[in-house]
Amino acid sequence: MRRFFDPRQLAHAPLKELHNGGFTDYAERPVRAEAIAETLGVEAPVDHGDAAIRAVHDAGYLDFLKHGPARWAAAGRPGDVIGYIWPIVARRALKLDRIDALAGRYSLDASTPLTAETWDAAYWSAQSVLSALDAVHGGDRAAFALCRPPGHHAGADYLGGYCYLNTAAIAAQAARDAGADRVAILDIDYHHGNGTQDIFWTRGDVFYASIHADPATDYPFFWGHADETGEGAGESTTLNLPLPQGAGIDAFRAAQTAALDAIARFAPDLLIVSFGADTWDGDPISFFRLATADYAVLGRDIAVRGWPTVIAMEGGYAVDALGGNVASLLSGFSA
Ligand code: OKP
Ligand code: ZN
Repeated sequence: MRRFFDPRQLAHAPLKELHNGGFTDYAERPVRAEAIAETLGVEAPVDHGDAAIRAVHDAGYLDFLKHGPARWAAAGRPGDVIGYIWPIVARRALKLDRIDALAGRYSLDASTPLTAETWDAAYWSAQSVLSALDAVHGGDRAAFALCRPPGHHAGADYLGGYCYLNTAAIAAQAARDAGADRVAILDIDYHHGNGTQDIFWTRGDVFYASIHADPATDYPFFWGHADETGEGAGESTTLNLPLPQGAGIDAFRAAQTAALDAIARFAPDLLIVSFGADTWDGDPISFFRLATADYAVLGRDIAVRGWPTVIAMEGGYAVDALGGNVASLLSGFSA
């Protein structure tokens, strides 16, 4: 399986995040990607430009990602851009001037700093997933994109959860624009992919299925509940399968089988897997109990369905185990 990654994805390196009332070291570190790249071996993505990014994300938001850090610095602020006021009541079309207002308008949380290096890293993360899509369009049955920063918490016009550009959504939309009639996204990161769900919430052409920690106990809390099924043309093309903390491979595999069965009924032309290795037993910020060998089983269960598949990296914070966990998932495709 071909594996795509660009070293420019490493430049994004926020120092701290707001966590449990104080600032702690940022969990989504460059060394995560270095560990995976070293284990797997990777090739450089092709530059597709920004059309596929603009097809998913709001123009004002992209402008904020590119120029927000310079405006923050010009306002005399130290460090990275972090929002502290959110328009949860009146999210209307105001012409916003202050960087503080923009930071709130275009963010979901205060644990996802925007740095001067973020845009370039996120841009190349998107190019990696677009290159993996090219490989599948070229006839490969599956391809892997080492996306970092990750994507599934980012919406059309907001960052959050360490995510800036929604790589799975960008690939899904690009596949649609290249002629696929129906695309399915299977999200098996520990956390619910609220951004991906939001982007395709009213769309009947993209199915979103996610297995994740119950939002009653885990981030992102407000989304990922089992009763969220989509609206309008997207009614019943969202499937959320929350699991309790402590879930192991038996519960996870059963949920994934249910998700794959639902995807099979949708009959997609292409599958995109948002893969987080933060379901691993020793992950520092997550509470499922999967073992390294379990990922090969999950990968095999996906592969046997036979859909052309693009795998996009999401979370996973136990750096020493990360390469092995990703390699295990991919091995399921060659078994
Ligand atoms: C990203 B991905 C405060 C808690 C916020 C955000 C978790 C984002 C996970 N630091 N944590 O889905 O792995
Ligand atoms: Zn996660």
